[in-house]
Amino acid sequence: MTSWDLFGDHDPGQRTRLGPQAWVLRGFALPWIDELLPALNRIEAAAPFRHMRTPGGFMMSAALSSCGPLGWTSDRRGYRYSPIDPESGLVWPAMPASFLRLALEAAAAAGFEDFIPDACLINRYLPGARMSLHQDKNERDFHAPIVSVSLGMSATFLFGGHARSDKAARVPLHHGDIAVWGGVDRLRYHGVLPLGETPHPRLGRRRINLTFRKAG
Ligand code: MD6
Ligand code: FE
Repeated sequence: MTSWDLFGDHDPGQRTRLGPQAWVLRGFALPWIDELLPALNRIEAAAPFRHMRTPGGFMMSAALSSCGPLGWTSDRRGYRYSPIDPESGLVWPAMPASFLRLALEAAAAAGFEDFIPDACLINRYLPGARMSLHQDKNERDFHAPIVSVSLGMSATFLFGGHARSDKAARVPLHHGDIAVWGGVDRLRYHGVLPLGETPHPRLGRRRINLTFRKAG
């Protein structure tokens, strides 16, 4: 347990501090929604959501797609980034300009200048889907932050420490919130509790999470 858990500033409509270099920017993506959703639909048509299998053989409950120069894939051989979508044999859909600009602005607002993501993973959570505690460590360098945009149904984000067993803070993430973590917080364990049932007025019974990284 760090002091941030005890007296982080929880200021709705503003930002929640999760660590020395980790923030939730409340509602940061809301002004962008009308650009993001049509772009998301185009990506989904070109690279449909699919459930990937972990190297351990388990099916992931969140369904995945990607856009940008690199996409994330997982199979029995392990996790990795690839320029090719293994389902289609084609390159991943291009990263929409609105996605890139939003990621840059969110990173800068959290203190990370010059963030140039080359991968955007897109996860779709339906009720009951979850993400167990993990570190994002398939990227080549850990200098760049992770920028994570929440759309649709609300979820409870778990933000832990540098060991899997460290107690994780429970952070509600709502439509339009952006979590950014980097620097000394870049390798902290994180996850998402099983999604509830309350539909979102605009996106229905799903939560979409965009995570931007510099992977290559
Ligand atoms: C979230 N997602 O959905 C957090 N990490 O709010 C992740 O941490 C994540 O969705 C790696 C791959 C996909 C993800
Ligand atoms: Fe992650």
